[in-house]
Amino acid sequence: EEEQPQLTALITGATSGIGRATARAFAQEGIRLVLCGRRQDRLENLEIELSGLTAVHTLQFDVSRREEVFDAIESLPASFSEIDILINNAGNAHGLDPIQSGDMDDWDAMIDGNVKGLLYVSRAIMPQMVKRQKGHIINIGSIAAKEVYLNGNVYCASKHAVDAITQGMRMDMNTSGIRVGAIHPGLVETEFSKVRFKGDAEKADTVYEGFKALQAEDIADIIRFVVTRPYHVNIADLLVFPTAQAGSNLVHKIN
Ligand code: NDP
Ligand code: 8X3
Repeated sequence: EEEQPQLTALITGATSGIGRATARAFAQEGIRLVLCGRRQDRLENLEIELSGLTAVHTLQFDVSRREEVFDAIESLPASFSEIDILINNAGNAHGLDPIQSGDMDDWDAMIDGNVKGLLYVSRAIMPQMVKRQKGHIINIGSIAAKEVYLNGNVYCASKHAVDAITQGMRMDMNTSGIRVGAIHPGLVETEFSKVRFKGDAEKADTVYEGFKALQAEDIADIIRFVVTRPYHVNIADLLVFPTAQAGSNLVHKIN
């Protein structure tokens, strides 16, 4: 059998939830990893956990800080500087409030992180993909990219932007042979709601009560499938719900 060249993936938001599960799944595939996040201790622990399986490099930066993003990506050693797979996963919801009384710091955090952060990281990496006429970008959207729900206003707007940016990336890099797609999960049990509700674990837990939510590993499995398709196959847009969910506002709960 012909030996496949080793791929390198950069994952943002690798310190928790979907990103961390994806790092673990990729490590099992022997994909070389650049793991990113703000929490340095978690990056270190993950590097220790996975470096027996594959080569790992960590980058600590805030995606919403333009200079930090470019400094970090420019600091990559030569052996990690050609990124084949970019997983734009970093992001969070901040608050769940009516728009007329929304906290503008929450709005800034969502627009700066989920939208501008994704753009900055992509802007730092896309040129070398285009130059090599090869690369795969997966943006993590959400059902919130497709539907708006009560009090979801700005979070949903930020994810609708991710959907539009994904389509724009696919078009603009179409002649460069770059694969671009988005994965849009429904309810996944991660630290997402803990962040949304500012550390209120009890409130966060109620989001996933009464039904079987998706787990971070479920999404990681799908991402692993998407990146291991033959290069001419691009999974452009994928919506995944827990079976109990049929829409943003439609979850079948059993008490
Ligand atoms: P988690 O809160 O568990 O993970 C979020 C990750 O993003 C963390 O690793 C965090 O790392 C990183 N992150 C957040 N903000 C920044 C920032 N400004 N700079 C750098 N890293 C950042 O949530 P999920 O795993 O659920 O979320 C991952 C993605 O999936 C997000 O884009 C989210 O919107 C999306 N999603 C989640 C769903 C869900 O129900 N859970 C459903 C649909 C989509 P650190 O704090 O260390 O920086
Ligand atoms: C996260 C899922 O339903 O809270 O994007 O928007 S939801």
